[in-house]
Amino acid sequence: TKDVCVIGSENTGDSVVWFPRKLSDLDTFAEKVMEMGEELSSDHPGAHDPVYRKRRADITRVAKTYRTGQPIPAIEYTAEENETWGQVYRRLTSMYTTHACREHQYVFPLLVQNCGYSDKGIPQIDDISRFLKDCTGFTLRPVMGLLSSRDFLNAFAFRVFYSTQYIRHSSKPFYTPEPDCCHELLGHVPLFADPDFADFSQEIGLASLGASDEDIQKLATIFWFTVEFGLCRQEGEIKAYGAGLLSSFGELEYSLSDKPELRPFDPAKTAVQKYPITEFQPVYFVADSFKDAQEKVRDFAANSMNRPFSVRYNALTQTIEVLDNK
Ligand code: NLE
Ligand code: FE2
Repeated sequence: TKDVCVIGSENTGDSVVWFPRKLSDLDTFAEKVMEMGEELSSDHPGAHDPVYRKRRADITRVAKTYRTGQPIPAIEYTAEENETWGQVYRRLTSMYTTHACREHQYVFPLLVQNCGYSDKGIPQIDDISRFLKDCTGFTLRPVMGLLSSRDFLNAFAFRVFYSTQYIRHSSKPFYTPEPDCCHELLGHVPLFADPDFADFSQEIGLASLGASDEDIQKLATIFWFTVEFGLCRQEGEIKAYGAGLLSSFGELEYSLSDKPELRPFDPAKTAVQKYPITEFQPVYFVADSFKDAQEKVRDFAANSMNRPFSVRYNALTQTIEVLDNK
């Protein structure tokens, strides 16, 4: 049988990596970014644009000082930023009816009604976070840039999603290799309002708590091929639900063409598939449903991961309970 342990490090021993047990523990990740928003690699389309770099630095400052429970400060976007957003928004929304999964299509008009989604300007993540909270308990937190896979995945155990607030460079609206507000707000947000998808993504987060580095790598790969680049079968047709597809009109088109290779989603196989991060994916995995994908990930976590305990989320206290595997 499984016993609920008292929360504290003495029960897990030295061999288990630290992981967040309560919501405010996520504050410790705020400044641990791998790539700072302000230091762009030399091949980034904004690297040689001083105005763009200054803007990124200003916007990421919000994320650096943000703490659990605070409202997320609004960003006053410039005309150029809103213009880039509008371009991406119009192009993508014209494709969603044919390319996006049904859940995304169902939620999108609700974001227009409740959160100010339109082609006129970038909506504010505080409004969106409140809306998601009412739908599925998901909330957003601002983030400076890329977190480690472990930190990023751990937050999903609490139904928390780290969201960037800056936008891609205006010279390349159709595709970017890094997350930006188009990616977060058009790609990710609609799915987090869906109960089954919310359950599915939390399942990956729970599996990541205290996992070995090797297992984190596998879970991050599963995340990549589902939440980021997943396809699904709905009424006999292939549709996109991955945020990296739903935020890139270049790759969205490509993913449903006959060019890429499609394979059925199977955590054990998906977890070890190699992938590029700066170009369109050569391989996609197709899920039958979010419920089915969730069950598969849960089985994978229970049977293929080597973790001496399991965990459960207490939504009332917003804490993680640790269950001994005895
Ligand atoms: N390629 C995506 C886009 O252009 O929106 C971003 C992917 C981030 C993982
Ligand atoms: Fe993403």
